[in-house]
Amino acid sequence: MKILVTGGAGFIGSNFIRYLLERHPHDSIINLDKLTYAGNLENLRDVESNPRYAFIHGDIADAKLIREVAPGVDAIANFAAESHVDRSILDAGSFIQTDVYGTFVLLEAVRELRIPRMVHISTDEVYGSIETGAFREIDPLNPSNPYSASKAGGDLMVLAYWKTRRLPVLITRSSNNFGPFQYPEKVIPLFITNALSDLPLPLYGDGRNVRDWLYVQDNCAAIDLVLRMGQDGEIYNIGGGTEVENLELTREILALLGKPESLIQFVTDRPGHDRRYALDCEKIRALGWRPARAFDAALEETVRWYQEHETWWRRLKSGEFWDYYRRQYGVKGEAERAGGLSTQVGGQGEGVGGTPPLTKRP
Ligand code: NAD
Ligand code: TDX
Repeated sequence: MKILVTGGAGFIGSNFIRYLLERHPHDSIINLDKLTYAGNLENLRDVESNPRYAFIHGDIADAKLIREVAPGVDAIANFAAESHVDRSILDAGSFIQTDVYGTFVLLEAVRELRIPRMVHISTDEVYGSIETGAFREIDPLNPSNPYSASKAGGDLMVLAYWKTRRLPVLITRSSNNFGPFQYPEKVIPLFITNALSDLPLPLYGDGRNVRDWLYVQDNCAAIDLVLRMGQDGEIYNIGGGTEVENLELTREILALLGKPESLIQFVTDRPGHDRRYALDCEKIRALGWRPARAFDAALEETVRWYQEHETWWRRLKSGEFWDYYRRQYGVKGEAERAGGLSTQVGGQGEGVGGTPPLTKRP
């Protein structure tokens, strides 16, 4: 297959490209990525000279470019998105532009160019929070924040093109991914890298929110299966089946690094913070998929990866990252600290509502 992967310079997309090149020796890949703050060609250094791989710098919302790039591809796998909840609360515009409008542009290309298949990568967040039980693919959407609302918009557009035009489109909705090459704003890489720098770990609210963790390689295997074996017009949930409270996760990370729990700093909660995500994955299981990696072993491997790739994440945790960090958490970052200024975590950033700082819990 010749596959157009959009957003392939990000976390999951780069892991997916490497997965395809390794597993499918006859496939070729075009990676189209806008290289936002989250796009990083370093993630694909080891494959960039592969003759079956090509990179194009571009925007999925650029209809003219998509019409030039997409003719002749057998499939599109759309990973391109603004993907961070906290950033969407600070500023939602780019989320609507990429996650909704960009998806529409790709759908129009599938229609006009008669592309045989498009897999749209979505998220469990579109269902909203669930106190007990697990969401099925037929459940209604109830997103809580501008990121998940934009992703829900993209999903509904994909489904509308299936319903009205029978376009060969499919959706995957996965739970929280973790693993190598994840931008250090998401909780696992943020907490690992902060701990490695002896910086506080800002835990939102009471730390009891639950996420279902999925190792990125397992998600890649599931998406690949859906790409080849899924049915047009269908949605596939992909969950790791490992529910962990954030506080427990944080303690595990600190234990793996041999760092003290005094680094945990409880801060004002994220607005609209979903309490728990959980997915019913019977449908993808019926295609023969199971997560292959146990959570604890995969977390340990991930922690080791960040320990061994300090240059990779230190380059990202600079400049724009600290501008965002200051806005989000109302704190000074490592750069300032290195420059002799004080560091204080208090949850005073815009992203946490500008409320007074929370002190550490007793
Ligand atoms: P990421 O933020 O690491 O990467 C996103 C990539 O998309 C970046 O390379 C960025 O440059 C690119 N991009 C952004 N806007 C673009 C545009 N307009 N045109 C072209 N490229 C653009 O995100 P990720 O964590 O790898 O997530 C990938 C996909 O998976 C997203 O659609 C996300 O919603 C979904 N998802 C992520 C998770 C998770 O836990 N990370 C879970 C479920 C679903
Ligand atoms: O500083 C933090 N402190 C904290 O307590 C951050 C960044 C997060 N958290 C909490 C919030 C969540 O309960 O950790 C949990 C995970 O947070 P994120 O890593 O921001 O992920 P989440 O909001 O759950 O969304 C993720 O999973 C679904 C991805 O970012 C999305 O792209 C995906 O769709």
